Amino acid sequence: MELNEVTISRAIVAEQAKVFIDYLEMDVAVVGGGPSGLTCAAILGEEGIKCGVIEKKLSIGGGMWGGGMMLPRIVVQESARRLLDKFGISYTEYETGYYVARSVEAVSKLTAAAATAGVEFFNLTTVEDVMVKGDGRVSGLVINWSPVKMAGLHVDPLTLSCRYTIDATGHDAVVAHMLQHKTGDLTVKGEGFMWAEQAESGVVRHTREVYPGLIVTGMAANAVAGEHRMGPVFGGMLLSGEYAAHLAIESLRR
Ligand code: 48F
Repeated sequence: MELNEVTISRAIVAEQAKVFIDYLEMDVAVVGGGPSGLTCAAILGEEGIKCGVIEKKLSIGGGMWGGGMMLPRIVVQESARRLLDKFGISYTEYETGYYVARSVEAVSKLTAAAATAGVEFFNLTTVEDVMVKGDGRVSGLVINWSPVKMAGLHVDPLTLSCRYTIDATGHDAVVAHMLQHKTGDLTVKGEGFMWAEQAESGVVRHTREVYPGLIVTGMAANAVAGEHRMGPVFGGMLLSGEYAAHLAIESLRR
């Protein structure tokens, strides 16, 4: 068989166009493909929820790839070890209750779990605004290709609708900031100093629906709440992502 370049191009355009059109309406849009967003998406997918991850960068994984200061190892504490097991991420016990995993394996296994569960990934796509109509709920997202933003090109965006949005954009809490800016009804307090114990114990508590239709998870949850930061210990990110998924599932099934 001779390979035809046009067929290759047509296959890519046709398949992605089909998926893109289908996902212009989804149950849950997860904004940000870091550890909290990936965990959340994987669990939503496993529960049969139509979910897409929108990630502005080329690669999925957010701040997990780099481990601690580019040493590609992450630490996960006892409370989240079951999630390492669930996703098949290997680890060693460093001291009682402190588990060390390879950051590259962790990102890969979380991504694979989400993909296997049917989650679609829209990378190189930036969420630049949210949609809030008469009912006062976040009902959709305004998106554009990241290179358009990077080049500062004047190109109008497209929109997609979703029943729930998860802000998993990390320290910047991008979606929550948009609501703060445009409505004044939500305050993003901004994250505090490094204090791993406080930050890790707070992050699941701060994972909640902060605006109708918008759930915050991971560092975005801590940023909204004015909670501390934690550095390269990732248990809270996994637990927060899991809890955000449960919150969305509960609301969707109500
Ligand atoms: O920062 P990130 O990894 O968020 P997280 O899941 O995890 C935080 C940890 O990595 C670490 C930490 C914990 O130990 O403190 O920092 O809370 O991932 C956030 C993702 O969101 C993407 C961004 O590129 C990154 O991959 N993102 C940010 N803004 C946008 C976005 C946007 N406007 N549209 C789409 N994606």
